[in-house]
Amino acid sequence: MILYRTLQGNYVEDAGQYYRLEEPSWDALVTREELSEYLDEIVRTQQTIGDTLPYALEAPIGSQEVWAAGVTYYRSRSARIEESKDAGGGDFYDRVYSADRPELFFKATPHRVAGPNGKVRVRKDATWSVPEPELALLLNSKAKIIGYTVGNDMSSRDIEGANPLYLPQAKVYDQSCALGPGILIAQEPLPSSTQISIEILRSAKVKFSATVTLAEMKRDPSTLVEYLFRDNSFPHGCFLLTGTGIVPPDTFTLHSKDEIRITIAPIGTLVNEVA
Ligand code: DO4
Ligand code: MG
Repeated sequence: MILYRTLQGNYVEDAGQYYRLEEPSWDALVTREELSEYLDEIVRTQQTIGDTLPYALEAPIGSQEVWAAGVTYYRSRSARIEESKDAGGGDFYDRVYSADRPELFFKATPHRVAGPNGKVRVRKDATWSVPEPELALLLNSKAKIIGYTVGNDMSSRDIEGANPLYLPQAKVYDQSCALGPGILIAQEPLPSSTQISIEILRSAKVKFSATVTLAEMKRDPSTLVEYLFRDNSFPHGCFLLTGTGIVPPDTFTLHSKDEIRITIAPIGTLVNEVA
């Protein structure tokens, strides 16, 4: 089942059919006890509105904060060691890759998040910017993973590489994050064979594409969640991006009007244009 948010209300899709949810508040919906049982009941008892959703999708977020994990894949570790070696920061990335404590950082408030088909941005003062395609977890206030969506952790590699202490500036700015298209409601972890794919199109031609599987993630999502909730409370739940396993070659930087397409098959494709 996939949960969608639109300006005309919230919907659930099951077996290709869409159902309208009475609950207008996204926060109330995602913090609901037994969300998946509630959705099952809707699908069993309500009339479908058909096999298409006639409304534009919004980012599947209400008041939730977005947090992110870093250096959870070997490719991220290596790319960051390389980008920060002149600044003497490389050793930190190797150490955090192997440490018990993961890297967790604050990523975005809801107004910084672009939804499906919305625009993401590169920082005005950055010269080297990339998307980071990541599996995003939706957690309720009790630290339970209630679902999964596609996330884009837009990053300014020149700023991050100049000094690791610039990480918040490299990561947190207006429209630095995208989420969507909907929330896959799942009780079980996604299989390790799940693929995360990205395509970046420039003038309708594929400029970069790559795929990674969750099997390459070094950390278990549940460990990331446990660290995040150790001394933080999230009354409306929160999102946690789980890190990128895909980094384009160093010669690549995003341009205005590039189209970023990130697919995680059971969830869907998140499409965003660079402003
Ligand atoms: O350490 C910097 C950020 C890492 C990150 O965002 C990632 O690995 O996805
Ligand atoms: Mg990232």
